[in-house]
Amino acid sequence: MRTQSFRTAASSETGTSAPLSPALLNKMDAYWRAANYLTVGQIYLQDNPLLEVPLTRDDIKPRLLGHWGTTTGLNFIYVHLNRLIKDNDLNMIYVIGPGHGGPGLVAHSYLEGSYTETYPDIERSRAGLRRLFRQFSWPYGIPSHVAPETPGSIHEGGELGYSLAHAYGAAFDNPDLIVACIVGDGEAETGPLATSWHSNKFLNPVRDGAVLPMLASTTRNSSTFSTATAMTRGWWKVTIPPRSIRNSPPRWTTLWLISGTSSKPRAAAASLAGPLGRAGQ
Ligand SMILES: Cc1ncc(C[n+]2csc(CCOP(=O)(O)OP(=O)(O)O)c2C)c(N)n1
Repeated sequence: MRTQSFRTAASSETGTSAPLSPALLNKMDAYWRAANYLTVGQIYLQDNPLLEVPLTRDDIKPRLLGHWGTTTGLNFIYVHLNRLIKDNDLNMIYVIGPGHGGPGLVAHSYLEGSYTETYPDIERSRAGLRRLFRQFSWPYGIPSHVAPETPGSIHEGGELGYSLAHAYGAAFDNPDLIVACIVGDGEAETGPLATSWHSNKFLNPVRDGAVLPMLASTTRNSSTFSTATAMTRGWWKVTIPPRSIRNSPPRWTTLWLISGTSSKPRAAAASLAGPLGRAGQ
């Protein structure tokens, strides 16, 4: 059934055969940029939230947390999964593992209105925006990872390694659910996450939902941390099992989505539906 719904997507506006319309792409691009602004604002700004006056050092937080490098990708995938959910009426949740990616998810919650519904003092105004920015990674504020106080959250961040385990936990006995799970390439080096790749051996396609893991590789060029992560040095080396365990491999097929340098990632957007369509086959 799930395969069918993705194939339906392939024949609709989101699919590989028909490119997305410029109007829809423009709207998604605007939403993505708004989410990115709200994210970078949470990480860096303690004042001047709309940049209405020239930026000064006093506007910048003295201590910075939150990973700007990882959040643009998280926000990008969030926007495109929402497109697939709307087009195909999917029952899908989003679990994120990468480091300090929390401000991205808080940004979406604020944009959608659920953040203000839960926390009325973080209203959708200049004053509310200032409070949203200041509270992030601030004494008595909110943490830099997704936490219980993030509306809709089921996955407590902080300690790396559990995103895929939580994703499978959500999918088991939940046959109509698709769990899109972003695994950080740093997180992927932890023992719990490395072991979680094998959870698909317990997944029953009739009784359980589907898990769609995506490995977010932000360190291909060694620029975020001191060196490239183990995953960026060769993901395929762990997906092809040695002969001795070939009868019980994790059975993951790798599909690559590589973002370019363009400010409007249209090529990447167009290519996302293709891998999803193939993943269902
Ligand atoms: C078990 C554990 N070890 C170390 C850390 C400290 N830490 C926080 S973020 C991070 C890097 C995470 O890398 P990645 O998952 O690729 O996320 P990204 O850098 O893309 O945000 C580390 C090592 C932690 N939070 N938990």
